[in-house]
Amino acid sequence: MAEEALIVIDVQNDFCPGGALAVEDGDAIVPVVNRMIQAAPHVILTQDWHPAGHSSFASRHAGKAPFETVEMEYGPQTLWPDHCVQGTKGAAFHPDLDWTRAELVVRKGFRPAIDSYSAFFENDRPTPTGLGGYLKERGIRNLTLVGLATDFCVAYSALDAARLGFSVTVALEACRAIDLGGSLAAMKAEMQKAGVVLL
Ligand code: VGL
Ligand code: ZN
Repeated sequence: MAEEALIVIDVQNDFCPGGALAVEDGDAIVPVVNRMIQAAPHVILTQDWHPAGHSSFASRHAGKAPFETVEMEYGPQTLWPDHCVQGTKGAAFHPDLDWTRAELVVRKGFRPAIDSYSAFFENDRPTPTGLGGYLKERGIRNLTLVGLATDFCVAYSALDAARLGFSVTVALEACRAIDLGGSLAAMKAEMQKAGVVLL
């Protein structure tokens, strides 16, 4: 039987209330995620991990504000407040996240010129994080995704995982969304179209 893993996406201080890119109610998922971690056969975490001055930060683009869009070499990119800077408290996991059982932490977004929502591929699309190969090599084929934010890092990860041939479930009670201009409804529809099970 194929192995299963729980993938916990970006449960970091900056995505929780009080953080630089706070997702409404983001910290409310922590107890739910902790219960799922205890029940999961394998646990993998992702951590948004940007160098200071990352190209996805609005502060790097003269005249641009957070949540506006710019054209990067690889296509349109939403700009964000400075967040999840490597080594800062904002980039650390939420203090109550029970990450002890995690077998792997995948860091992403560390290339200065490329953002990475997905746990599998950076926003330029060809650049892989290595997670797909890691899971395949370990015989893990069934994935449950939880975390922050539903309509960005969770959704992009789910879509890439489905495209790579994994069976993917997103447990929505353990996710919270940014919901930028209808992005939550749009990404839910895309996930469903791609065969992702939304629980
Ligand atoms: C995320 C925007 C920028 C996320 C990360 O974790 O959903 N969103 N960086
Ligand atoms: Zn980020």
